[in-house]
Amino acid sequence: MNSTQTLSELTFKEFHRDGYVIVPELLNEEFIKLVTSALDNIGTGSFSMLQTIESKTLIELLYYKPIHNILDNLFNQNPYTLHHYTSAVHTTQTPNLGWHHDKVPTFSRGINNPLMIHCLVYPNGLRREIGELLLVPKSQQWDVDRYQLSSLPFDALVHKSLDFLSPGSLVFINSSLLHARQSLPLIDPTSRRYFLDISFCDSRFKWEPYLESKHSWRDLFRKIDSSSISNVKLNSNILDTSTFSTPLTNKFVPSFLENKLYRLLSFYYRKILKTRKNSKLEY
Ligand SMILES: O=C(O)CCC(=O)C(=O)O
Repeated sequence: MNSTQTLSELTFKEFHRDGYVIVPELLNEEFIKLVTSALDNIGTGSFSMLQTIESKTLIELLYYKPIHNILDNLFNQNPYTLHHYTSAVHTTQTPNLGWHHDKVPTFSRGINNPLMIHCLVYPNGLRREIGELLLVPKSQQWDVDRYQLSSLPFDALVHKSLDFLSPGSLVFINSSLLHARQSLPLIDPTSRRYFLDISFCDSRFKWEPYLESKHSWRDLFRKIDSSSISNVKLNSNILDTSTFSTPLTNKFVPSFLENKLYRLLSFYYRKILKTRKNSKLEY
């Protein structure tokens, strides 16, 4: 067994045990510069998926091979597809963001907890200011709704605080993992906290698509697909629309109606069928 195999096995075990894994310095120096300058070109604050994918460099990040090498491993070589992609440049102390998880409903019956992964990308790292990331190890197995615990104080849950990360670091989290952002004072007024949030789901299952945008998820996927960089097609098919297709929804239904149908389906699967997500997993 060579050292690469050992590293990927460790990463896999850690991720499936704790619900997250930190990979320092995954982006190289040259790419960090391109990504931060692409974000600077958008402005400051939080950027929608449409704003994010308008940048060629940020689409390149979506297809960045070292990220997909890790995802292939974490998804255990199963196929996965993009769910959504947003970004931000924080220039002042961020507000707190309470405990939550980001897993969207699955429209697959009898399947225990299919995997969705969020890649939290910190191009210039974290430097003990503006905001830190809090994670509750192993909470990916808790049976809680996304914002059910959001009013709990940060201290109420035993957690890991990530206030320092080297540039180019990523935190891969199981999207069911409870996490939060704790506000930290701005120390150097010229500091910037760059952040990108890319999520993927196991495309062997049916999922609720990205509905938190005023743009249709189908149009957003089309836009990425038509950009020149995606011709490189480094990864198999991260734009697999069939992952989100159901008998009720299709491209001929107007998007406002389609989104309502998805919400109805989600209600049915989450509240009526109550697919459970707290099964024990051992590796
Ligand atoms: O800003 C961060 O570090 C994390 C934000 C977060 O919790 C999220 O996007 O779900």
